[in-house]
Amino acid sequence: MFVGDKLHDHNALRLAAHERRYAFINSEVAIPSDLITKLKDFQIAIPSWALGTGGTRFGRFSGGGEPRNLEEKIADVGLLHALNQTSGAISLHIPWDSTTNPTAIKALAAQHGLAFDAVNSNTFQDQANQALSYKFGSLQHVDAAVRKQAVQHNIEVIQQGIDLGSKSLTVWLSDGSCFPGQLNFRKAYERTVDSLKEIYAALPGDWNLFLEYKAYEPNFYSTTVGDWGQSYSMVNKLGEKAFTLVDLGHHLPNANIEQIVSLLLMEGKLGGFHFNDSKYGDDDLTAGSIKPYQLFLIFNELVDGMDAKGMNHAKDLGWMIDASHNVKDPLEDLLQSVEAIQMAYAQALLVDRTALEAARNANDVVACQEILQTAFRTDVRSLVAQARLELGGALDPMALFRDLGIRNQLIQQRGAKTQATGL
Ligand code: RM4
Ligand code: MN
Ligand code: MN
Repeated sequence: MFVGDKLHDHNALRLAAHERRYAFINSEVAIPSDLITKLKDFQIAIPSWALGTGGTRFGRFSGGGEPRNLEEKIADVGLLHALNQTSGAISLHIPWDSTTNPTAIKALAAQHGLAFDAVNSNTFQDQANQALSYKFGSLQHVDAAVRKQAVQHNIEVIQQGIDLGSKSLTVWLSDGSCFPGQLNFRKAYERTVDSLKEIYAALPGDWNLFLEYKAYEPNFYSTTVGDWGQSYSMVNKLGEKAFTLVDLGHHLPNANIEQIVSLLLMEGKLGGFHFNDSKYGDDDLTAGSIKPYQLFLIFNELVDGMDAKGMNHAKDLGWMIDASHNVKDPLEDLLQSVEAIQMAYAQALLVDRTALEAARNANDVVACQEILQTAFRTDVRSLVAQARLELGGALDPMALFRDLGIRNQLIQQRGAKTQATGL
């Protein structure tokens, strides 16, 4: 689409006001000299399944102009990236995004400046052409033939990922049980590990496997990879290319996610993130829309833990959004999420870590809180905008998206009644 033509005028109109705000924060706050570079390096992958309107089990209210195929999904992420220059990768879900022409798909993505992030397998749904059912689980299944089918699917996903230049496989399992007594926990765990070992053996040398956990849903009594402890113990059994993936919505209420993140990082087993926000369960709402302070505290631990290990913030973990949009325009929602993530990251980079450590060592609890909240309460929007500007993005991506009437153009091109593949 035609972002390029209008981007220049859009930025020109806003430049003076931006420069005022940027000068102000630089005069008020000690900004680390590499902060803008770090923000510019930080790319957040967009999930292919979040480009259409999501639904609940009660219904789905499509907004129109949704991508009808993988090519249009890539075009949508390309559009986001043209606006914010921070969404430079797409994560595919197989079989929803299977392609018979990976070369063409790879070339199309490259035209939009996009790379392929982790590929995701799906053994939580039955497909039309599938021999055996996952109703009672996949990698944990009591029937070896079902386990084999699920392992084969994951290997097929790796193959498709190799063709596209992806470097990681994310496994999320809905396996578990709905009623007490239904499952032998120990055997389900062991069968799952055995199946995962077969998948792990098929990983190319430069690939990683991310094992995502989730407390409940669709199983409501037990989930076999239900929390970070279960995932962590499994990835430890697999090997050094296996890591735990944290999806923010996959915890029981009030879990201290920042502490989980800190310890997984310390153990060298944190692989990546699925960002979203929630009030109750796996609500998949816009990142930072409900608990922005929690998002900041998580980034505070990420920055601290990555620095302690000399890790590259941008490249050494997988950064991804995993969200679903029931009432918002999916593209607008994703723009909001990306910006919220960048703001939390920028705020975490502003934390005075020397002072924080000194306050901790003096047991000065009040000072500890002041130091964190000083960073959190800093309006970092002009820092994030400056990074975008230097990358060639829009000063206000949302305003440009609306001014260009992008959704209407998409509806005209694709129709008002399209429905993207996904949940
Ligand atoms: C799950 C989980 C996975 C995603 C699916 C669609 O709840 O978050 O990451 O692949 O949803
Ligand atoms: Mn997820
Ligand atoms: Mn989820």
